[in-house]
Amino acid sequence: MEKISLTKTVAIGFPILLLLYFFYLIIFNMPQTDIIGSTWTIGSSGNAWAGNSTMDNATEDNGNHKIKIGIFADNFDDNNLNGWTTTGGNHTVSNGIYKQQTNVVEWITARPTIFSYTSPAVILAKVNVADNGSSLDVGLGWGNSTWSPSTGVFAGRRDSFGRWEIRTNDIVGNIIITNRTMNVWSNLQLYKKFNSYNYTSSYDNVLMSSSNSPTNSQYPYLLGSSQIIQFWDNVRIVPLDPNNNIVTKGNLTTWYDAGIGNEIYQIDINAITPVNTNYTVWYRQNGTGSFTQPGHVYTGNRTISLSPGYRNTDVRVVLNGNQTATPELISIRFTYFSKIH
Ligand SMILES: [Ca+2]
Ligand SMILES: [Ca+2]
Repeated sequence: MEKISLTKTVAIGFPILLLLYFFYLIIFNMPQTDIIGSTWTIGSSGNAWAGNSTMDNATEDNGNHKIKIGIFADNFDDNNLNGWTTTGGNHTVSNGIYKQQTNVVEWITARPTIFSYTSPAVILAKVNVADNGSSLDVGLGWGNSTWSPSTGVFAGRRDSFGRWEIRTNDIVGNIIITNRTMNVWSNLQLYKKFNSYNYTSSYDNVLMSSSNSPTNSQYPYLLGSSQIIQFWDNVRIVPLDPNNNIVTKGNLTTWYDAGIGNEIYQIDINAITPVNTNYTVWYRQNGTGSFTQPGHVYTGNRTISLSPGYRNTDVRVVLNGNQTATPELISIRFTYFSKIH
């Protein structure tokens, strides 16, 4: 048997050892994230929006807890009336729909419990009347913290007179007489403009206005009166711009500090974008300089790479909607890796 000489062993062994050493260098100098990235989520299946973000003309819906354009929203999808103050009759929520019912002659009201917004705004809502009242139904209003028709504005259908009305301080501002439509879902809007109130209902294509000067510090109301059953959904309060047009843009800003030696290199945006709506994304090192935009206009869910990445990162999502629709932001996920080994 031929013996392998020492020279030969070194000649073969050394390159192999060198190769192993290079592999060692490559593997142990790789960022750990190339193997595993850690994540932190805000929104659905993650941390709460409240306390972890700021919002401008954007709000967390009290029903499905997604972020929408506006200053108040509730689609009742979690089947409760948290966030509302109600009076009169019976108030129940099931299958994501809020039901107001009264069998007697009285006002039945619901308003956001905490509401300090004083500038012009519009109440948007969907309503369906199953049993018409003897007085007001399909009603929206703006009023004081305790509802009083004599100090507020309200509009809707006054069935005993067979007509639609808009009233300010209980004085009729406009009347439209049309045929009644029942048991269909309808879109309502009551604008509180700079110089007037305007009411629209898709029930009978009603459009009414009252020119009395609006007052500040009013609460938005969902109203009915006297022997009615009506259902509500998709309530949203949205500010108006100086031209009395509905604001179609809002944003949410959140942040995450990935900790010493870590770098956030990717965010995943989970969102619903109805037709003709979209969103943009901006980021920066936490509290430093201006925001930069890593991409363009997005719809649906998006994974966005951040380069450069930072340990502590601010992310801003700008929602672009229209007069009736808003994008819905479901969650934002930060992904980061460790730069230390
Ligand atoms: Ca709720
Ligand atoms: Ca609903």
